[in-house]
Amino acid sequence: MPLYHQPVDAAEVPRFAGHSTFMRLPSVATAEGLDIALVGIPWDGGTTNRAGARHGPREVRNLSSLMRSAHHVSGIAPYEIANIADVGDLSVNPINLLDGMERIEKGMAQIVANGALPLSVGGDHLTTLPVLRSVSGGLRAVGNPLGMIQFDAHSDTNDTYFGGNRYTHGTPFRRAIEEGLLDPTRIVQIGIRGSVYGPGEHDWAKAQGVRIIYMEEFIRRGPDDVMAEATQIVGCQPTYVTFDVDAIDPSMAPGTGTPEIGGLTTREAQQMLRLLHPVNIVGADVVEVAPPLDVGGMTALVGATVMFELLCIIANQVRQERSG
Ligand SMILES: [Mn+2]
Repeated sequence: MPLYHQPVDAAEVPRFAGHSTFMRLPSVATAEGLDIALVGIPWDGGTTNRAGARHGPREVRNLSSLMRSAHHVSGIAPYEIANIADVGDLSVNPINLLDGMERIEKGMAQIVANGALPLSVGGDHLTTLPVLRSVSGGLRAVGNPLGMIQFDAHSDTNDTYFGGNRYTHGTPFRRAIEEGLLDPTRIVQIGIRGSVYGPGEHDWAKAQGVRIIYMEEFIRRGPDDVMAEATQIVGCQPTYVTFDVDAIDPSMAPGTGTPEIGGLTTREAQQMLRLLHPVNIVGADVVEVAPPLDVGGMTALVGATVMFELLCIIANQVRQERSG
């Protein structure tokens, strides 16, 4: 078996000690040789209300030190089956939106050019748009419009804000559909709820074929039934997975810019993430963790744990690809 990067041994060095990296893995300069690149995107230039997600990667790194090395349900030990490391943060620009997005796209393009599958931590949800621009043109996507499974309180398919501005964390997936990065008939949004700007807010997305599973429908059907539909919709074609931490109820994840009550529990989210295994994942992210709004790190812990759940699923996919 090839020797892969390993996290610092928690039985040797206590988990509160040492440098803060994702999952206590080595920090490396490039994604060369990696199967999976863990990457921070400390940018919240698209935030329309309460800011702070720019601080997400650093705090998720901190709380990711609580993760151990194997999954207690699936038995997946990601660091034994895939080469994974922390490639640091992408370059950002906190005072220029378009330049910030361009930097994120370029940084992510280098990661996917190395053949690594990116698992990133934002940042607000606008970060996912430049990431999709790079991932959809990457080796794994072979130029196809991608499918997407989105866990979120909001659809993020609005058109413009504040006098015609087309790029905010409320618009990324409208832009991604317009740009041909996503196939709208292979997008599933789960957990959508809360007040909207107007009664027709989701009409455009629905007209494109986006499947919106509102929180009320999720409550009626439950995680197994909803994920059976979601995995069937995205099929075996390349798919991106995006997890906005505001999908979780704010009683469990208060540290986010746009909280909505009546959300998923962390247990329901874990159940659904574990059912992603049939999906052909080409990249994934966890966004909208805003540490200045957090309480005792609880939202960063949710972000880190969601990241570990995704990491296990993706690492197992890498193993299956390798064994043909
Ligand atoms: Mn969102």
